[in-house]
Amino acid sequence: MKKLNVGIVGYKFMGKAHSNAWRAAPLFFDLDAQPVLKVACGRNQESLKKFADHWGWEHTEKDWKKMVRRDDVDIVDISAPQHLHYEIALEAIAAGKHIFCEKPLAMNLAQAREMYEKAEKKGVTHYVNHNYRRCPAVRLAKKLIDDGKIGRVFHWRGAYLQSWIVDPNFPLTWHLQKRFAGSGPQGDLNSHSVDLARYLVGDVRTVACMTARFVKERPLPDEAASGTFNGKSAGVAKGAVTVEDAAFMTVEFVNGALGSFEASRFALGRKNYNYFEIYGSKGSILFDLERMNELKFFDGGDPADAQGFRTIIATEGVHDYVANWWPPGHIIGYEHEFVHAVVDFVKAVCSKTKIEPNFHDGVKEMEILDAGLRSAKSGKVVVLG
Ligand code: SOE
Repeated sequence: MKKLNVGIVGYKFMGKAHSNAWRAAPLFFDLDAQPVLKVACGRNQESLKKFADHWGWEHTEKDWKKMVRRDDVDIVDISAPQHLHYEIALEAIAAGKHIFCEKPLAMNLAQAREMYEKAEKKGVTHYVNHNYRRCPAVRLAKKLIDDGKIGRVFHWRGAYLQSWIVDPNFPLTWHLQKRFAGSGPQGDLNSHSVDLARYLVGDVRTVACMTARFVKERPLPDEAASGTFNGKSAGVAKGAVTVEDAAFMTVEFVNGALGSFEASRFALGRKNYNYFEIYGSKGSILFDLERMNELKFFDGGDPADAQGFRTIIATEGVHDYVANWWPPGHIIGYEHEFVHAVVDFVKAVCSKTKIEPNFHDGVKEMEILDAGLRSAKSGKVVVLG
């Protein structure tokens, strides 16, 4: 069987989620090529070695430029923080590698556009990882909409709420610094909701947004002991928070629907609350990541005495991806979405077809997120060009 060698940059939360996906995909799905965990790349050689040995990456590399140029690498998996996506992607494109990139695609719209144009020109497969699109219940939502069961969509209501930085002593990790993250929850969390909204409702025409920064300074981090969702400060020295702590956006979609997006890391009790509602002329849909095997569906055509939201458990083999896992009722989890993404990515590489969301979707998403930040700054509604 043909082999596809993967080189990954990053070995923390996403490095782990992606490594698991590259390993599990061929075990559960029939693929036309076998992904090989070839090279892992990262700064701290001790941690990298541990990571590589644990997940079975054959080699390690300190310098991502070297890794990207290796002849034995076909796919570059960018699991590193945002500020590295652009540079690594451009180098990978120049070397003719296919790219599996974490979200958000880039630090800003200009970078995203360049990445997309160059990837297209070179003819490599490009993908931006919005894993939630590949949750079977979300696929069911898409199917209900495409089958006309929701009718004309009037409203999108999305919330992505977390709480890991409510404590003002949570240190100033890279996520809270503009030069590394580009933005706060707007890029980190609203990017997921915007991707889901574009997938399910469509493109956006106008954007209005408000942001807030609740904690202006934080202790500097002990880098080795800090990451996403956990942090340890290095001492008493503090630094300035340079991204927003919350971003609330309202939009008008091209099809006339109105949407709202709430993204915050200051929602105590909410650990990773990714929630949306879609209201249409014939029916409505509710999705909650914390109940990710379920979709709530209200059918406006039901008789008056039987109306109400029904809970569909999307674990029957008829749902996308599900037949490859367990018998009905045997639920799946967060990590499965990444496996599904790898499955579709390998298919796209082998068949030379496009996968979504790709860098084009990354650009469209970045247009909305950037417009939101501009609107928050100016206090004005931004109309997308
Ligand atoms: C942190 O907010 C984070 O890890 C995001 O970066 C992910 O994209 C999200 O899926 C979970 O939370």
